Amino acid sequence: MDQTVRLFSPAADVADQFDRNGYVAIADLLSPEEVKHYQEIYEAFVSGRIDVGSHRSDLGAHADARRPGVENVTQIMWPSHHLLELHDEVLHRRCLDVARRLLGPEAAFDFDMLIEKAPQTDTPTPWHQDAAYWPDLPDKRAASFWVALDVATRDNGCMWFVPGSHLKPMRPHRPAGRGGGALECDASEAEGVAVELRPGSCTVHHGHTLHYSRGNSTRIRRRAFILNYRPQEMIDLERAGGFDHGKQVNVRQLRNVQAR
Ligand SMILES: O=C(O)CCC(=O)C(=O)O
Repeated sequence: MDQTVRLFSPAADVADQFDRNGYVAIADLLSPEEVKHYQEIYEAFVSGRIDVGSHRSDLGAHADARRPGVENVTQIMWPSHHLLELHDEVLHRRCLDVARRLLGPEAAFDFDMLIEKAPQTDTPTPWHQDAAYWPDLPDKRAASFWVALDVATRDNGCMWFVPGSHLKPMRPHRPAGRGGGALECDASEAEGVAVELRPGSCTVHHGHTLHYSRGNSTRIRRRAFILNYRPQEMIDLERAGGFDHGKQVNVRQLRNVQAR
């Protein structure tokens, strides 16, 4: 918990750490009341009250099912497409503001997602670099906000990062297992740093930073709201090439999806 910097500490601290390490942790991006508000929204998605169709899948489908009827790792793409007012709410506004400080004024919203590790689902997210999922873009700047809505510890699946990995060549990636769309590459906890967070705090990582999370072996939930930003020109290039992070054409439709 002590690795976090305050959002309103000198902006240079946040940007320096992001540039140097490829990630930075920011304390208390959301207040406790705001966390509660986003937990309620999260519940509407996870319970199925907001129907997201094939935007929901199991990011842990490559591993054996851990709890009958429960996804190993619940992934819901594009919450802001299903609930448009999210764009005007505090989380999206604050993340855009920080993204512009980190990447420059041309940074814009690219996509968002929810990833939950339910209690005792015990499925790690494999080591990977986000850019392995994306088209190769000429401007590599990208920032991904991973906002904790529960306490995030090593044992329920906080994020681990390999400092400085965004400055090195990308590692080769492969499908993580027999089923699902997750990718993996070779890396280990010995190279990495775990960032435990309290609810409302977040990490921000670069699109080339190696990261991973352990499975949730605890009795508490691990909910993350994830928002991605990059220069508007690169978003336009992605979309012109027909790539929209699964918004219209959901390439992950074939994943093994189990409703909870
Ligand atoms: O939540 C997780 O376990 C993984 C999240 C992730 O890979 C990401 O936000 O890029």
